[in-house]
Amino acid sequence: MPYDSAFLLRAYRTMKTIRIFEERCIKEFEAGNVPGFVHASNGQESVAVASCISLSDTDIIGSTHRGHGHSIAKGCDVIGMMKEIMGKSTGLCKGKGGSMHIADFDKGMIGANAIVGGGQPLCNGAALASKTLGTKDIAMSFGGDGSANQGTVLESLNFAVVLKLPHIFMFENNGYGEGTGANYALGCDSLADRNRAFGMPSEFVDGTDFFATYEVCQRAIAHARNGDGPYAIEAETVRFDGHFIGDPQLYRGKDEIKLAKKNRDCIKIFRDRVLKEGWLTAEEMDAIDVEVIALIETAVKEGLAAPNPDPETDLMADVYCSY
Ligand SMILES: Cc1ncc(C[n+]2csc(CCOP(=O)(O)OP(=O)(O)O)c2C)c(N)n1
Ligand SMILES: [Mg+2]
Repeated sequence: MPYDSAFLLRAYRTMKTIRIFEERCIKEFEAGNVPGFVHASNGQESVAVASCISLSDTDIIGSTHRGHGHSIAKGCDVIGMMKEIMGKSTGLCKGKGGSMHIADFDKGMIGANAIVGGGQPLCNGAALASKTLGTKDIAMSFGGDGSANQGTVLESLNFAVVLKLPHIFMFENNGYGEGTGANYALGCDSLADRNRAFGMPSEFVDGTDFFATYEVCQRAIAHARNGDGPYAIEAETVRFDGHFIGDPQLYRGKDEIKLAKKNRDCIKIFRDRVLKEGWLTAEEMDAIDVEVIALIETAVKEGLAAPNPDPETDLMADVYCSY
């Protein structure tokens, strides 16, 4: 078997944790327990997990406004994340970041980012630091199809090539930037081809296929770690929910989501493959489902019970950095 069972079980557990986490976030948001906006990443779990599963804590990722999955895949504590999303003082960022600003430097997660195209330049910085210090750590930025058209991103792609930075640009093409189709907004037939024109290796992959995405990421990680410079990946994926929770999604086809859930569910595709190959049993995965559901239940309970930040003591704390 080409993958050992510990690896497969970890991949399944992490994807399932993201799925259940996102589904509960949607419920808790609808119940009024989550302030601000939430952009759920369910449907896209395989890209996050295939990208992060072999990174170490000192490798850096930079995420997007749709960052819960990337954070979980990079090892952020899900209970701390749920508290953060609920704005609680014991959250991962003391309740000051919320859904769109989750960060955990100890896990190499330098931040979700509300600025579309904000993560790529930051990851260039992380990659430059690694190269300068000779640490061999790599940086991986996540960005959507929409971000690919931002000036900051185009500049970052060029800059990474010029300085030969260990930076993997992971573009999750979920077909939409808010309500605008990627096939309209991308002025080219292939994002992977366009990225290659910057002078770096660039690949397209079906992001709903965990294994294909993992293999592409392995090539990219080896290339970057070896000092050969940046790498770009376009992973085609599916967003199961709206751009944000509450999005009426009038721009989507009648049966589009139903069909995507039936045919392009990355967790279902993973399960079918490992069962067909005889790599894992249904019982092993079902047992993980039970554990994950219990973990997320605990996260919600603890999140609801956690204290809000105190305006007297917390409002002005951590606003400025002291040197
Ligand atoms: C610089 C900037 N421009 C516009 C926005 C508003 N905005 C938020 S998300 C988004 C769409 C991003 O699409 P994509 O990069 O494909 O990511 P997805 O939402 O599909 O994950 C836009 C335009 C923003 N947050 N930042
Ligand atoms: Mg998109």
